[in-house]
Order: sequence, then C-alpha cells, then structure tokens
Amino acid sequence: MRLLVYVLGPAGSGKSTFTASFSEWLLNEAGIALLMNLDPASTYLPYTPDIDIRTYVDAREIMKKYNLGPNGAIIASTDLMLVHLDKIREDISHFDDGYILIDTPGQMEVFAFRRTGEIIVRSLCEEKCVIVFLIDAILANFPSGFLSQLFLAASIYYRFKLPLYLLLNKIDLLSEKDLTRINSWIDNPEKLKEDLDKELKGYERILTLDLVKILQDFLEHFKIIPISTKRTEGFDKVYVELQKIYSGGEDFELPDYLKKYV
Ligand SMILES: Nc1nc2c(ncn2[C@@H]2O[C@H](COP(=O)(O)OP(=O)(O)OP(=O)(O)O)[C@@H](O)[C@H]2O)c(=O)[nH]1
Ligand SMILES: [Mg+2]
Repeated sequence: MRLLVYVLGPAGSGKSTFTASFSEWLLNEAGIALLMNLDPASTYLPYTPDIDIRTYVDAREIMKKYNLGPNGAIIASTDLMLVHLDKIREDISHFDDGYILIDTPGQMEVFAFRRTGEIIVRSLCEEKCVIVFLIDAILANFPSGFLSQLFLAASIYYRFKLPLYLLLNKIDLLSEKDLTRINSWIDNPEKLKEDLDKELKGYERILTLDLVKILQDFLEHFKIIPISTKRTEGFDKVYVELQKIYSGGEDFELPDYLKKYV
C-alpha cells in the first residue's frame, strides 16, 4: 500500500528541504520513501528525486520555446504536466509499498488554485493521500501573520478536500518566548483573538476578529505540528499522524516509542 504525501506551502516555506530531510529521517526510522519532484521550475533540489517532472516538462525550456515570461512559463508547464500524467502514474506503479513524498511548485497559487493542479493531485491519488501544508514560522510570528497563513491552509483544504496537516516549519528560528506564544494561539484561539485585538485597530480589527470565529472550527479539526526541517524536530509527531492514515485507523497500533507523543 502507498501513501502519497503532497508537500504544499507558500514559496520558500521549506517544501523541498522538508522532502529531503523527512525522507532521510524515514530511512533511519521506518523505511525507504519514494521522492517525486512536481516543480517544473526548480533549479536546485536538496535531494535526488526518483521521479522528476522536469524529465517531461521543464519550465525553462518552455520559456524559451514559447517566448514566455517566468510566470507564463510556470502556468504553461503546470498545464503541460497533464499530458504526462500516464507516464507519472506508470513511474509510481513500480513502487507499491510505503510513502511517496511529493514536492510541489514554489508558485503554490499556480499549482493549487488552477484546475490543472487539482486534476493532477486527484488523478495520482489512487490510494491514500494526504497534504502536509508548511507554514513558515517567521511569517506566522505575529497574530495577523499567523491568521493569514491559516486562511491559506484553509483554502488549500477547501480546494482539495484531502486529509491535511499543518506543519509550522522553521521553529529553530524562533525564540522560546515566540514559540510559546504561537503554541498558545494553536491551543487556544481566544488567546489569538486577544493578541489580534492588541495588534490591530479600527475596521481592520473588527473584520479580523470576525474572521477568527470562522477559523475556530478549522483549528479544532486540523492539527498544527511545530517542526524544524533543519533539526528534524517534530518529525516523530508528523510520522505518527501519517501512520494513522497509512495504516488506516482502528487496527493501527502505534509503536511504543511513539506512544508518548499522542
Ligand atoms: N532555519 C531553517 N531554515 C529552513 C528550514 N526549512 C527550510 N529552511 C530554509 O528555507 C529556505 C527555503 O527552503 P526550500 O526548501 O527551498 O523552500 P521551498 O518551499 O521548497 O521553496 P520554493 O520551492 O522556492 O517555494 C532554504 O534556505 C532552506 O534552507 C528550517 O526548518 N529551519
Ligand atoms: Mg522547492
């Protein structure tokens, strides 16, 4: 059985580093994962992909061939991925057991909010699939920044309707005090409201406080796991959650060394 793990998140949030670092962690702890690069515009990857979309579509070549600018080339490349879906499915079919980590394009909005991205995600998702959404801890280190990252994550959920985990990445860059404050928002949206109340003024304040009410439900249903891909911190917790989906619920018994994290 396979679990496709789509790694999504805003530009620079650490998708490629997470793919590299989590696959190494998995190799030590649990077994081999297949690595797929779905970013047709990537130049450097911190891992060697087993399946690479650039074999089929390369944004730089598309740019030259059709005289497109960088954004046009990325849009065209994303759409062209559809032509190669059968080949990608065939590539995946050789790997029939374990996790497939899928690194997605930096221009998340092109991939996630155009119809093509949705078709690609759904059509590769023959078995179990999950999205891990990376939130950059630096962008989330003030109340309205945290809130806007959550809205982005919520829009990803409403777009794909797949199991979703939010990974607050780069926590190694936060002071202990800042991390404690973000954790207090995660555990208690009332605290987030209080801090937003202090940060914002006037109409912006009223609008934002109303928006928190909408997000409260979302926060109750989706776990936010603080991690540092640099230090492999929090990976055990990510693994516990992914294993619950991979092993499929009731029959699944956590290994003893992971029980303390639940
Ligand atoms: N300190 C720290 N830096 C990190 C962490 N994760 C990623 N980075 C750094 O963040 C930068 C962006 O990381 P990438 O993995 O390229 O991010 P990405 O989301 O794949 O970027 P795009 O594909 O361009 O959108 C790199 O300089 C990474 O080294 C982390 O946990 N801690
Ligand atoms: Mg990347």
